[in-house]
Amino acid sequence: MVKKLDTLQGNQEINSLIGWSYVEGRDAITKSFSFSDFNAAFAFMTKCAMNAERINHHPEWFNVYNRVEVTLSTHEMGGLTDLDIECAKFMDKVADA
Ligand code: HBI
Repeated sequence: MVKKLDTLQGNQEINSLIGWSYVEGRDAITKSFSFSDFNAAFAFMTKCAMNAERINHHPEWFNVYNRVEVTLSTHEMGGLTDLDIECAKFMDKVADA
């Protein structure tokens, strides 16, 4: 079951994540990832894409060269859920490796 996070829970989760912040005017979180080159950025996106399919939770993202800007939100729940946080944590782990 997907759990929608209230403001307090959302804030606590965001504070425990590094580099993630709320999108202005939207119940969504965002982070900009930078890599050494396009290959590294695309490898990151490939890993995240496979995980997204596995958990049926897909990022909104934009890539140019070594940069990937990610936005996470759960449209069908109208806000932030534990799935967004799970996705964010996975991305942080994969980006670090
Ligand atoms: N991914 N991040 C995210 N948020 C959603 O609301 C979402 C998704 N992937 C699939 C999905 N919803 C679908 O269930 C439908 O929108 C078809």
